[in-house]
Amino acid sequence: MNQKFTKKLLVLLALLLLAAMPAATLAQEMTPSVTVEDQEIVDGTVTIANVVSSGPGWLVIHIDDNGAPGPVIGQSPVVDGENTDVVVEIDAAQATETLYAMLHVDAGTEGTYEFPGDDGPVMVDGQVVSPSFNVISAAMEEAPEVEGTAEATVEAEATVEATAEAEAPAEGEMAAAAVACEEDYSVQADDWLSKIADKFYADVLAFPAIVEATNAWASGGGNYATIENPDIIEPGWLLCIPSATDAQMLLSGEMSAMGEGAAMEEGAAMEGEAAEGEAMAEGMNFVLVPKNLGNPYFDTANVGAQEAAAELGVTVTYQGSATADATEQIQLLNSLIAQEVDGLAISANDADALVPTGQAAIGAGIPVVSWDAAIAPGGRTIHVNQAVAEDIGRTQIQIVSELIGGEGQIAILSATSTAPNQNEWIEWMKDELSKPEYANIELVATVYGDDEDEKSYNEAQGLMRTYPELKGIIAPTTVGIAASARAVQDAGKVGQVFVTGLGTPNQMRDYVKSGAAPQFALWNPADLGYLSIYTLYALASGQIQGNPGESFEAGKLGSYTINEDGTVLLGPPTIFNADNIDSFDF
Ligand code: RAM
Repeated sequence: MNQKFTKKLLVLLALLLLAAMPAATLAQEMTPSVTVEDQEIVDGTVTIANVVSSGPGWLVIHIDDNGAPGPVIGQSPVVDGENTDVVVEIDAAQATETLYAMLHVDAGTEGTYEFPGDDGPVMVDGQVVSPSFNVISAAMEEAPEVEGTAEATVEAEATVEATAEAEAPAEGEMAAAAVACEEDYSVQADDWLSKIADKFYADVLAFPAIVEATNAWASGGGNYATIENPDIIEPGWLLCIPSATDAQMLLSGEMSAMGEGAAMEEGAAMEGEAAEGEAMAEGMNFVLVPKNLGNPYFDTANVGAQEAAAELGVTVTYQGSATADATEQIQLLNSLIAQEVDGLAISANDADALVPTGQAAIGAGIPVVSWDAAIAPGGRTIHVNQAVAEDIGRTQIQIVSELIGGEGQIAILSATSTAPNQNEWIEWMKDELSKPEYANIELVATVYGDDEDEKSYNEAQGLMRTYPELKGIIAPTTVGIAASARAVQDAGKVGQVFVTGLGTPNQMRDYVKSGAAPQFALWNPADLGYLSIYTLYALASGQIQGNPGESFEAGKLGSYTINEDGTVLLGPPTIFNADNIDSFDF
């Protein structure tokens, strides 16, 4: 055999080997994806054009719940690699016009769909793989027509497009708008609907009235804009602003913006747009989950959450584990997912351990925000951050340095060793401490009181025993700081050991006055709870999807925008000392 021939043979062999390689091996390197087209439901099935799965998985069909995946109505197994034309049997009677085709793993018993459980949704770049598509079922097409109107059929389909079509005047006649426009308003560059509602009605939640009135006039042939998505309005659009009384009546359903005949058929489609998200979010049952129960900080957050709930017309229940423990918290969350609650706001006991649970909730159509202590991205859609972590960490060192005269031993008494918020703050404390101006301050220990009063008290005593020269304790936890200050006082070391950190004014008042903890910081936990519920509501009602740059209104706190890192920031903390502590009551 000459050399040339041998080479050719080798290349041929290599090609043959490649061709013989199982598709799965190649597919494993492909990014999981789902491709699906709009279609008719045929014999109770939908067909998903292409599914790429990494390992065995499930293609799961969710109905639409307020612009997000809701309950599951069918699933079909998919194999590792590429799957084409995956037929999924669904409960067609439950189908909404928009469905979601979501890719899940098959991680438990292979071939058995275990969700909630092992078979959670597949995440790519922190997002579930879940394209939406529109379907038309025979039932939808055959829905009884409302007398002689073009709108009726469309309404039965209840689609996003339905609004535009439903509002088209019936043949040969104009649908008359029944509501008067007290004012015409031209949309400005940085406007959004709730801001306009706030301007005219001092009520950010009144914007659906503007949408309804404007769309009614647009369909009547007026010069007004047609608002298909209340999140999207363009500068220059003309809006109809009804009087405050009319707006109230529109919101309460006592009046329809359309003239009588058209109004009946149009109603559902109207709500199907702007008002639908809000209306559906009303009456929802959210759960505010603290790290643990029995902590005044979280109790105060719940006070704010309840205030937001009352304003928004939703229910917020406050449920937590007895201890600040991730495993206990996950158990609780699994049970809340099984109960199909409408939204979760979680202060996490562990950033990473909670990710699969957060994903399971999101996969089940339950919006998730974390607050106070973040779940890592992927396990929540938004994190509501109390203050900039870097500022919190650096401020703690600055305060302790001032209290101990810039030199001596200090220790940190934290919450749990897995607490995401405290750990991040501690990193910044260490960074600040590495600056030359703190060269004479020595961090001798970091201990954990687990956000339990007794354990924190014992740890503080232990620090003072082990380090008799100790001059400062930083406790970046409301439980730890109060317990440390008490321990310093009980040990008769006021003036010798200074405590600072993060505490609630009511728990710290006496220690500020006694000198055990002359200065500390905190934000208002009630505001944090309030903002968390407004954020969850904006997500659950479809006002926002959780993307950076999106804005929403949070009642008395005003407008918030989602930052690049998927967080919403409450604002700077307050520093408390003898001069101001009596002005605060929480
Ligand atoms: C405790 C909790 C909470 C933290 C505050 C400062 O109450 O650990 O997560 O934010 O302290």
